[in-house]
Amino acid sequence: MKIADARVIVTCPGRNFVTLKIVTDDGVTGVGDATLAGRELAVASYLTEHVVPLLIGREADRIEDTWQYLYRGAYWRRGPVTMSAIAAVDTALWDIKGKVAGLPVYQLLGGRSRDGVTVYGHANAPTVDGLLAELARHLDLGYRAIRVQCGVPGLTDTYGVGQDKPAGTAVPAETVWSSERYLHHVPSVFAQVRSEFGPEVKLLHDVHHRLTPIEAARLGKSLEPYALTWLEDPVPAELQEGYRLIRQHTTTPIAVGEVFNTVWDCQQLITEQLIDYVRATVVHAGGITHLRRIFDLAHLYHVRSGSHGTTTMSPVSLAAALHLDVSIPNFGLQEYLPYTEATDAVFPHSYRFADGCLHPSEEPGLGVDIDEESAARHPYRPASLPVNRLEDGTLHNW
Ligand code: GCO
Ligand code: MG
Repeated sequence: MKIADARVIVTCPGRNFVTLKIVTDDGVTGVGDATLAGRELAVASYLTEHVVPLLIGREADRIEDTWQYLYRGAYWRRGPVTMSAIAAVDTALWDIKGKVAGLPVYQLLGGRSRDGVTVYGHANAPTVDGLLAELARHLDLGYRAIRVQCGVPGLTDTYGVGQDKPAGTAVPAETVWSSERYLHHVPSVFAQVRSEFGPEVKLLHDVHHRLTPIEAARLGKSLEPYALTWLEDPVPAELQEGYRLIRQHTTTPIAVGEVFNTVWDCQQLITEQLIDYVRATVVHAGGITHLRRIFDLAHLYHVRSGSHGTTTMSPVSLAAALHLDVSIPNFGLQEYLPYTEATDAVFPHSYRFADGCLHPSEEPGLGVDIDEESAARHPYRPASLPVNRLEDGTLHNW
């Protein structure tokens, strides 16, 4: 069974998504997500110009060999563009293997380790009152784990609060940040949330790379009474040893990894037990094949998975993540935000949400597809992620 065709489909049903569709000479199709928010066309071009020509004529069942061929064969290793492109090929080949075997992909990964995949949703609001209402709404919907983001007095736009806005502008929007104002406000938000909703609901919070290690240590310490499930991306993680300082000061669990592309981005974080959850994703970390390697290493060091799953990646990624989540021994949580109706129409899928969990498809393969006619009705629109400045104008981390 050889690869006969591979094409890249770019569509914008609210946000831009890049999808690779592989077709075998038997007519079996597989899909993989290659979406890198704000840099979508770089991956589309990497695939079209450099990868697709190499795929035609290759054996479709040689997933590992194809992974190694694209990774080693590029010579230039790692990086988000390369690894998202490899991820798309890898995911599509797992989809094909499942369809040929007549099994959902999680069965090929060893079968179920749990009944369902516990997901966390996002409660975001500019004010604490609005936030409490959002939390109540999520609890009514059945969520048992909720990420909490609230506006900060004195800042006009805080990360996460206007988060579910579609797409973005071609030139990045600019937001303003003050770590002092933020650090002063956040503990009081969690105090009110715990006093309103009690100890049971799992609470998470995303710092979005904005603090220094000692500031993050202070935040983690001040949040200890509210028993967070995790504090996410407290500082940028290029300097992995930076997390040691945070670790020395607080027992608040740490989650990191949505921008990681390979195991080498988190090898020290994992082996020195500096984190509790690794949040790498199928789409940005080399597909099912490589992400499973990261999770296996993590398992040896008591680190659990917590895959990134916002609507900046497509339902193809989410479908693939669920097959891994349900099968690995060290699953922690999966992020989940429902897509718009237009996105669901472009990507018909059969995973489903019930009682705070997502359930992977039982169909052969991943159980997700792309409706190419519907995709064609939503042409690409340039959209960048925002940038962020300190109050004196210094460029900071968004
Ligand atoms: C999260 C992330 C996202 C990112 C976005 C970037 O934890 O959900 O931080 O919100 O900001 O996916 O494209
Ligand atoms: Mg995040």
